[in-house]
Amino acid sequence: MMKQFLYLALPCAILPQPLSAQQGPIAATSVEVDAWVAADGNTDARLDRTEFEVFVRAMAETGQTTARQIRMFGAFGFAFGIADKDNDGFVSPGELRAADDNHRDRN
Ligand SMILES: [Ca+2]
Ligand SMILES: [Ca+2]
Repeated sequence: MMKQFLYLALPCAILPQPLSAQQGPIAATSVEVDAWVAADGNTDARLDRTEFEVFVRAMAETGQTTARQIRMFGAFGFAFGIADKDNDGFVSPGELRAADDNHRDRN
């Protein structure tokens, strides 16, 4: 049940604001951009499993509900698997946005 909850909630956790095509690939709240930049330690514009955990922990520190729950349950690997749609071991900004779009399409 928790896994189903995370699957539905995660895209909104990472991208709670609607994205505009004019705002660039990782357009989001400034908090999220800061968290992404801080987490992307090697500045390759994508997050590996370790960087993703840093990102989720940073979002949890801002009080973001689902990020806090991921942290509480230690569900970083599961959340990463959802976000990494093509299973290449990295989460790109586009993958986060695609997950968010899919979430909206289903509802
Ligand atoms: Ca990176
Ligand atoms: Ca990927």
